Amino acid sequence: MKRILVFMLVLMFALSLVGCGGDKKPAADSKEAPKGEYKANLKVTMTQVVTHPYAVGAKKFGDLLKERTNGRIQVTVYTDSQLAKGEREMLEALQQGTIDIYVGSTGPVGNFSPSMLIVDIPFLFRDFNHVDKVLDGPIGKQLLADMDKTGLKGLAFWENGFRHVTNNKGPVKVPADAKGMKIRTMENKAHMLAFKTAGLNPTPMAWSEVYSALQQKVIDGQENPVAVFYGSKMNEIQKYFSLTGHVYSPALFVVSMKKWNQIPKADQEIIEKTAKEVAAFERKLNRDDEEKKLKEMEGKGLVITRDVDKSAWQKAMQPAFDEFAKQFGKDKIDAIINTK
Ligand code: EAX
Repeated sequence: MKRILVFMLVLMFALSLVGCGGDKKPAADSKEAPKGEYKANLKVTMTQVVTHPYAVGAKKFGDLLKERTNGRIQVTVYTDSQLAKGEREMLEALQQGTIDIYVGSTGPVGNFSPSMLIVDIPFLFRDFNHVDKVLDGPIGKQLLADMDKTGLKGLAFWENGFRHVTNNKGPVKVPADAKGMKIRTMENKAHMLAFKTAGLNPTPMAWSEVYSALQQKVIDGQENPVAVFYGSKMNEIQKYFSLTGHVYSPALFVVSMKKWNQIPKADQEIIEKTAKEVAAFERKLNRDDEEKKLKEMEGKGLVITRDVDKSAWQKAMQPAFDEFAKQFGKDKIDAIINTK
């Protein structure tokens, strides 16, 4: 009995050695990573909920990456500000290397990489087609490259969306309807200046604090794209939604430079290609669902103001636009406006 057992153990050991296969190359479809190959589980952070296009996109990114690296590189998505309270804090964590990937707006990015602030100028982008042409063209490429110096590797523009003003006081068509209104903005200098110039009272705050600030009436309103408002069920505490579309808010897929530098070149290429591919998927998802989400919330009592006087908003923000032209260079702004 004992001898048989010893024999079986020796046999199992021998078989396991054969299984390891030394320097043998694995078959292309092998699910096992050979020894010495790069393996990682990348932590993705975001402020948004699991049904938001950011999260659906990040999940798809993870699935594709796992498939394309035979399971060597996996992704865990932490939604709902689980890893940090706001987007600025998330980007700081990427710089320190404690979080690997950020999917979030460009809102706070201008505080790290100043050239990025230009995309947050109100009424700069005409429509989604214009957005895609600029962000996927040479201007977008340069803005991503500029981030390299800041410890943040910007790989692709995803989408947050056109932002709209919401509040609890009344319908807003023109800036005068929102005069003096305490409105939460992102920690973004272009947004804050534009709202201040238009006569509102912008109050920057981390996203995860906005819901309770609205509930406690510390602020009167906020501004965000449809998907963010819908995902956070803000229609339960905000009554008026104005389709101001005052600014387009790009999103970014960013990798911590500390992490990026540890990743072998071939895997960097897979990651970059996949992040760019999912960008198109995520943008489409965001755009396709907007009207449906609005209708659903309208059915539950949200008052949507569709006939916003956009030219009145533009006019009220004019002094801010003059300031932006000085700050960024009129030629740079014109290059975006003139992109066809
Ligand atoms: O990126 O903070 C914000 O208002 C952002 O739009 C939101 O977190 C999505």
